[in-house]
Amino acid sequence: VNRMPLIAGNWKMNLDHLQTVAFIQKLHWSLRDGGHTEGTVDVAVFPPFTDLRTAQTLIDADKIPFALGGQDLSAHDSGAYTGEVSGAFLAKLDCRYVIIGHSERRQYHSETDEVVGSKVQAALRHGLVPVICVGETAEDLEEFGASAVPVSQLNVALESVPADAEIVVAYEPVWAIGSGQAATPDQAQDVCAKLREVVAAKLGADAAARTRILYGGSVKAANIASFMREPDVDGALVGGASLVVDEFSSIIRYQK
Ligand code: G2H
Repeated sequence: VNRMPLIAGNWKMNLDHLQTVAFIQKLHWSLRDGGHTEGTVDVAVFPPFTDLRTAQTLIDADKIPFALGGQDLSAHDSGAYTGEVSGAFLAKLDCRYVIIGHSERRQYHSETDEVVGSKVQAALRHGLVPVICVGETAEDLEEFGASAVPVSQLNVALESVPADAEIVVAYEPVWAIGSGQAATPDQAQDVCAKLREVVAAKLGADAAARTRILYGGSVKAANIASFMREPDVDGALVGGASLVVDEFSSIIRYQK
């Protein structure tokens, strides 16, 4: 099966709506000038919620081939949930994806595997593709090895997900996030292969063959190709390096 690679930029709490417009424009030009061939890789950016409207307007007006996504969503569709953002609103802003269960949400906002599972359901209700993040902490790694925690997190997240749903899985070892210390391609491949087995067990072989599994954690231009060479790594969720135009542009133009 040929899975279209996905390079996703998680901007976290960086870039306001004006900076977002400038960034998207510069990235688009950089790819064009760099000889990037459209249609060889899916590109998605995940700006803060407050930037989505201006990003959508620009992408639409200039026919820029980037997909948009939210960094989180509410498990609820509407109602008295002060400060929350509904998947319905993201869908109306032409978001295609939404990140769910990023380790920073799990860590700073006490998101449990069950909360992540209910957010996955919310995303699917609104036609969004959930980018389900899983990964082990340094302590987990020491105690259980690399794959046990991400495998169990994904098992819970995929509870009640229909076999034909489009999902993306992102394996992000917590110790590799923002640390400059990426996993080795071997480690990433090993865990991504085990996550694909979880998708197969939960959603069936077709879904496993079709589902894109990303690696995330200190991805940069200098290491992207080594991850993309691995058979079960279908792309990257990029944080820090997605905030630098030339760097992110080089990542998107990686050579296998
Ligand atoms: C992991 C990743 C993006 P960074 O959080 O999701 O961030 O590339 O900065 O490690």
